[in-house]
Formats: sequence, C-alpha cells, structure tokens
Amino acid sequence: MIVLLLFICSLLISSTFASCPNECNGRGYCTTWNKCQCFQGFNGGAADCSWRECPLGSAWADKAFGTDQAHAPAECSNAGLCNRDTGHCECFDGFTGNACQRTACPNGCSDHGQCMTIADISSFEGAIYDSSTAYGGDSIGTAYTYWDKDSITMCNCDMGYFGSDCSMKMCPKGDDPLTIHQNFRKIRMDVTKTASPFTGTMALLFLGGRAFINLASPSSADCTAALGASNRYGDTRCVYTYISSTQLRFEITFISWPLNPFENNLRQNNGNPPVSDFYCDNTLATSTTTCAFSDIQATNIREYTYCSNRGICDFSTGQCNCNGGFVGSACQDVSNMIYPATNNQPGMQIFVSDENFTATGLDISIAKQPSPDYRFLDFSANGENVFYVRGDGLVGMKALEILNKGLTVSSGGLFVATGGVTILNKGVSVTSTDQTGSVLSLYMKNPLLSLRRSQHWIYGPKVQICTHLLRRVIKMLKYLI
Ligand SMILES: [Ca+2]
Repeated sequence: MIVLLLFICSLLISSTFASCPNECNGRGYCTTWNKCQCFQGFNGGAADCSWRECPLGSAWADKAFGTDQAHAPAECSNAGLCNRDTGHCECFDGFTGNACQRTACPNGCSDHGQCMTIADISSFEGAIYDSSTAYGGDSIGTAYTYWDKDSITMCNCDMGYFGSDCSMKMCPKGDDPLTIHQNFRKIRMDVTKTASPFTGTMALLFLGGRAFINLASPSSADCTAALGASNRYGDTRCVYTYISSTQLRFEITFISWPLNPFENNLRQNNGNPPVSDFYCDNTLATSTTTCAFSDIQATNIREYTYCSNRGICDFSTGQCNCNGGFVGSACQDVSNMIYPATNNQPGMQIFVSDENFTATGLDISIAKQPSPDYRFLDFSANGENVFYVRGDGLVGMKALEILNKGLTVSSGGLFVATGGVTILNKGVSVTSTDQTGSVLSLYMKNPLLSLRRSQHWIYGPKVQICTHLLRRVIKMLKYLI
C-alpha cells in the first residue's frame, strides 16, 4: 500500500514539474524549460508572472556606468516602491509622477501657480538673446536637455504671487512720495530694416507681455496707445520720430508702473528695468526688421517698490500697512494731500475776504536756518519740476515773464550764462559811477568779423559808449574798412 502511494506521488510530482507555475497566471507563456516568459508589464520578479512591473524613470540616484554617466532607467526612478499587485509606484515624499520621476512642487504651488519642469519653464518662460541678429532677443526660451530636464520642477507663480511655493502675495507698488526731483525711466527703441518700406507690427516684449507697435503707419499716439493697452505698464508716453526710410525711432517714457505689480517669481520690475529686459518680436513684420534698445534716462529714477517705501507689506494678504501720514493702497500719497472736488476747481484756494487785511496770505515758516537742502515751495507738472523756492531763497523756474514794472537788480548783478540777451526796443543805457572799471566790456573771439557785422550799431547816432577801449576798436575798424 505504501509503495503504491509513493508511486502515485511520484507521478504527481513528475506531472507538476512538467508545466510552468500557476500556468504563468495567463500573463506569460511557458517555455520548454518550464519557465514562464512573462508578457510585457508582468516582469515584476515573480516566477509565475503574478507580479506587475512599475514604470521606469531616470534614476534619481544610481551607480554611474561611465564618466559623468548615471541616472539609468529604473523602476519608480529609485524614488518609490512598486506595488506589485497594481503596478503603480508608491513614491517617497517629495516625488511624484507615475514613475516618481518628478519632484513635487512645494505645497502644490499654493493654488497660485503652475508646477513645471525645468525644461518646460526654460522653453516657455525664457527670453534669450537672438544670436542671429545684432538686436535683442526673440523671446524664445532656451533649451535644457540634461537628464533632469523632465524631473526637476518648480512653481511658475501666477502674476502677483511669488515665493518658491507661490504663497506670497505681492503688495501694491509705487513711487516713494518723499523722494522728489527724480527722473522717469526712458528708453529708445530703434527699429531698422534692410530695405524700406516698413510693414506690419513689431511686438515689444516686457515681462512676458506684448505691445504691438504699428510700423506701417507709425505715430506717437499709436505707440502710446499700444503700450497703454499692455498691463505691464502704467502711464507711458511714446514719441515716434522718422529717422530714415530704413530706420524708425520710438522714445518711451515710463511715467508710472502698474499699482498692482504684474510680476511673479520669474519676472520682476524695480522701476528701472535694464534695456536687456526688453525684446522685439518681428514675426508680424518682415524678417529683416530688427530693433535695438538703448538708455535715455536710467539714473535717479523714481522708485517702484512695495508700499512705496512708506509702509510694510503683509505678504500673506498682499496689503500694505502704511506708516502714519501716508495713504493709498501703495501708501503712495501723503495723507494731507488735497484733491480737487472736480477737474475744473482749484485743489486748494486761499481767499481773504476782508479788504483791511494786512497780514500774509500764505505764510510758510521753517525753523531751520536758510539752507539749500530744503525747499519752501515745489511745483511739478506730471512729475517735471517747473518752479521751486529753495530754503536759502534761491528761486528756480522754467521761464520768467515780466508783464510790467520791469526788472530791478538791487545787488548781485545779472549774469546770463547762455542764450544771450535780445533788446527789442528802448535800447540799452549804461550809467556807471564806478571810477575804476570799464563802462562796457566786449570780448569777441573774432573781433573784426563781429564788429563788421554790427557796424551800424557802432555808428548809430544814439550810441554813447565812451570807453577808451571801444574807441580804439572803432579806430582800428575804420582803418581796416
Ligand atoms: Ca520718489
């Protein structure tokens, strides 16, 4: 009986070795050596093909297989464990993707940004110098092709947000109202073409935004409107000048920038952007159209900073906490500023109704000693200073017009540095009580030529110039003529 059982068992064992384990679970075929040859996706390591494979990715870390050669394909990129039942990678913290092949962006970019690979962000967000021309870039991103091009990721924040996880909200920005006598940023864009005429439009790129400038029929108004339509700028002035049939010039003054910055973690503007931040895209013009940028005004530029330097930004809310005395969403205004009720009323009016008034209509008293480092009055129009009274009494102005009563210089004399003096009528009368100095002193680089031109003045009947020097000059002139 025992012998019979052993015989039956030996038959069963013999029968078992004659086929593959579990018939390869239907996920492979049995070879002649009773070994399962698993179908694709089931080479997970089990002899009966019961384990699934997981996706491969460039190994985050592995043994280099050559000089500077590593990161061979590995299951779950060596940054996770494979679930053999499902075939899905279970990534370690900080890694994501079906093969754990990417880093996870921090905090999901806080719902204020897009998680992008280093290759994508370089391609889509870059703006590189176009080496094929001598003018600016083409806004086409540079290529990045190293092993980690699809692995390393970062947040590309929405405009108005920054921080590695896009969790910080930008506060409004403005010019510091207490730093005055500053300049507007001003640049020049020269558009050139190998042969006229100009056609189409040139896209001016800045911070990833485009302003389309008409080249076929350019004008200052059109250029200004094009820039105004872009949310990358605030108040902007553009002046167009025709240079030649193959060169157009646009001079752009940035009066202000957006109150709410159109910036993010990749693109910033401090109010004085370098010309290298500006690019031209000629795809809507002819290919021979190029442009070059240069500075006109880049020094002592008005600020463009969070809360105008007169408040503290709360980056969790994006709101400024203004210092005392400053108001506005960017703290850009002094709190005692006066705004006219309507555009046809004075901002402030002083009217003294009593006809017996003998005091001062506007009295400005400053305790400090007279000094050139402060001002009593300061008048500006659209940011341009046109009149001021300095602390030491010096008055500066764009022009001076005296309607009547004339001009009296009590002391200090009158000095005209440039521009000369023109007397339309009444002539010039010189009375001198100085016994030592000359009455009239003339200095001419080319005296003969200058006196010839003005001889009618020299011999004029009303001339009463009596200096010894001038008589000698006139005698010499007579002799020469
Ligand atoms: Ca300022």
